[in-house]
Amino acid sequence: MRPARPRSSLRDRAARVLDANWTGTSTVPSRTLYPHQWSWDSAFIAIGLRHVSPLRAQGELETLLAAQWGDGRIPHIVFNPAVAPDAYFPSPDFWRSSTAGRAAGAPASVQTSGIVQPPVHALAAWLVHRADPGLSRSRDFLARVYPALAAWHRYLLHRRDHGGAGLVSVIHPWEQGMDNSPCWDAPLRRVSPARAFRRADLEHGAAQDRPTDLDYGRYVRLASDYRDAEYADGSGELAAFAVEDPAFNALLAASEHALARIACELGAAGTARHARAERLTAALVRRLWDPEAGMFFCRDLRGGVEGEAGGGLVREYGISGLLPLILPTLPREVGRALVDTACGPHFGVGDLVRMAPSYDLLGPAFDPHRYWRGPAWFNTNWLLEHGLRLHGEHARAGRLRAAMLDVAGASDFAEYVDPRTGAGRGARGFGWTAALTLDLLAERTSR
Ligand code: 9WN
Repeated sequence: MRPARPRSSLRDRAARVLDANWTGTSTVPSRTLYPHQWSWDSAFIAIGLRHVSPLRAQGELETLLAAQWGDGRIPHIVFNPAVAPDAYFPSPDFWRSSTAGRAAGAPASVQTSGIVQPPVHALAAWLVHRADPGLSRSRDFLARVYPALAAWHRYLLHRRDHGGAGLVSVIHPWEQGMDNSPCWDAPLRRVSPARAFRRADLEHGAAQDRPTDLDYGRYVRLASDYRDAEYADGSGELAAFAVEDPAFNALLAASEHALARIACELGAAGTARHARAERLTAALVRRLWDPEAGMFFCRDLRGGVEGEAGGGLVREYGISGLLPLILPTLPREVGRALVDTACGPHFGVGDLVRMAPSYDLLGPAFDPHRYWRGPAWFNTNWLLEHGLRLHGEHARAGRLRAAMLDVAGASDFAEYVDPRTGAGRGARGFGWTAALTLDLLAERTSR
């Protein structure tokens, strides 16, 4: 009898997912559902990939930055020309970046979308550098990415502050990355859905796990209107969908801190950047914090009382509202209240769930299977784990980490999971699930 083959370690399995999703220049989130390069996916993927190949992790970010637009925006998708046009919707001929985006400086050599995703990139670049500083210095990695990252932050801070209060607004749910979160239901109700389009996602994903056709109609309408306006920002008129989101802005502040460290490493001063990150943190608390709820909420700039400036808070408990926990200068009482909310009945961390749900367990719209309306995702839980640690909650963070590793392996690196049972949903062999597994495994040495 032959001896049984040893079972591969979780690390080897996760590394194999990243190998299988590697195209030669970047990593796809999923070979089936998302066969191109996505912006915030690549940042999370680079954070994990650095433990396997710091060189590939640097390349991942460099490929994305090569598709940056002249105005500084980093597009949310960089299309792979070798993939069939109908493999993903909306495809390059929907976005028409090189023509409709010409005035905004879209590159001619590569096709991209025209919207953005959360700014995790400077944070990723700093962590990738730290994984192998010798290699990074020998390739001038930081010196080459720094100007692009600075231009990216400049674009967000100067062209996207539609509320005029020092926070960035997203103008499409895909920009925030938690596409069909119930937080968007009210602002999206004002958008009249497009009718003529053909979805590709249902060929690979179960309809009950994905956004509805009505959601898609609204996504398409918002994106095509923006394209038809040549992706211009700040025309003076507020976009149909304009929302200040806690996670997006917290990630920008965290990335601004990272950019400050990168500047210091390059011999420049980082003080102004740290100060900007602190201003962002203060604006988050001023604009989006609700002390009674112990939660950050989104601000719908077109919502609120008719005729009043500033919009209104959307009082839905989405996981986005917990993620400012990643900020080092969050006021102590805010951090403490957020930990209580994370571990209380709305999110049930450490008690009712294995991993934090994307949306309120008590919310009327909660659905444990449908995309961002309840399932747990690995990137948001990775950020929460980091935030808990930062606020001294090591035991809770440790338990969350153990659950994530367990669920990632058992679900074959699922895109998202049922928060209570950990059963996998959506794509398997998902890029950031595998990458962040690698990062959690390396935690003791990398943080
Ligand atoms: C639209 C790639 C992306 C993630 C998003 C996730 C999903 C796309 C889609 O997949 O969005 O960008 O087609 O549903 O919601 O967070 O970046 O993994």
